[in-house]
Amino acid sequence: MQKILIGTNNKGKVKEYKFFLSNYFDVLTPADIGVNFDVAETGTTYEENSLLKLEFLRRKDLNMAILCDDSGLEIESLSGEPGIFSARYAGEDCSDQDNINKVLRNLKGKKDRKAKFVCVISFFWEKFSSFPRLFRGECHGSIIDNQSGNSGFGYDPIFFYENLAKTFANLSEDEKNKVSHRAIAMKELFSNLNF
Ligand code: ITT
Repeated sequence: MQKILIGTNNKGKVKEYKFFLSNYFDVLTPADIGVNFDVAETGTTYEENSLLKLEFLRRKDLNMAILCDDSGLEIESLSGEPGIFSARYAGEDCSDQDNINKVLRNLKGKKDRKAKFVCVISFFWEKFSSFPRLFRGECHGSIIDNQSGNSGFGYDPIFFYENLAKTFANLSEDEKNKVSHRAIAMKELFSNLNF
């Protein structure tokens, strides 16, 4: 089977990419191949940060497909915060729960709860294209005060997805991976790969 390296240290992302890709690729993480994946996310967009991660791994000449993901939550009444800073919204070594608490604190008293998740995948595979490709997915929902559910990761317990009337953390793996920002970006990638 062809190998694909998923450039991330986020276990939640790894689980989702294994779901999407395991039928087609042997899915590896930097830890699996002894690579210390430590990239300064100095870009100002998801696209830039996703490519910074990809270029870090491309420089290692690994001779396999590489996929990186930069993603985040954008809340309308917080002017798009936390956005590209989603992972460390509440500080450098913060937990998912710290980030959720900060969002809910900042939203106190605000009526407009509209939000969206954004995912930008960068992908490089010599067999597919001689240059990196980008694929973006967005998923709309709203932020609820009473967090609910244990599935997924990150902000999933407070992201309410109206179409299924559940938070992302109350969706099954199958359900989230059909509708999420990541699923939409993956569909774009798959249709370009002719999978
Ligand atoms: P890598 O850079 O190693 O991939 P990271 O977690 O730092 O890991 P990002 O910089 O892309 O990745 O930050 C994405 C953050 O956005 C992530 O840590 C979550 O807090 C949030 N996020 C992204 N996708 C999410 C999802 O599907 N569900 C919940 N939260 C999500």
